Amino acid sequence: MSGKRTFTMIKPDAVENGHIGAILEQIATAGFRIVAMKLTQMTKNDAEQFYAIHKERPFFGELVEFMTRGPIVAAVLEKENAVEDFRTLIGATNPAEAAEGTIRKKYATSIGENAVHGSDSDENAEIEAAFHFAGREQF
Ligand code: RTP
Ligand code: MG
Repeated sequence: MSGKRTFTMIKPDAVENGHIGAILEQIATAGFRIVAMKLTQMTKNDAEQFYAIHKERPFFGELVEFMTRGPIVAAVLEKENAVEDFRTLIGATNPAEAAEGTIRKKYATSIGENAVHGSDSDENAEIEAAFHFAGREQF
């Protein structure tokens, strides 16, 4: 049985480039309901914790630097099969490999600065949502 919720961030590059509205529109049109949302900025410590799974990867420092350089939109989204369907909607990590029409194909600028985050499992969706939102902020 697949889960109903996923966690997303509109990353600093897409916020800087003025794509918040277009990305939220595409998310809503795809059938996701927003059950939590805010504009926020991660500290270095936040980003190191959030991406702890990548801490041995060569791009870790760059990733933390990028994710903390400006505000992000953090949100929890609800839909049947949310995790998998949202990853399909955003497309491959590298925008050069992302399918036509996906959010990363349209708005990402590079493999590192790729416009949006999407949780990769139901378990991580719950952990990531709880990282950014109190229970009473999720509807
Ligand atoms: P995300 O977690 O942000 O939804 O992205 P993802 O699952 O598609 O990719 P993941 O492997 O989890 O990587 C997390 C983020 O790290 C940055 N990255 N940079 N320079 C590089 O080679 C590289 N590889 C990954 C990206 O911002 C990626 O989304
Ligand atoms: Mg990931």
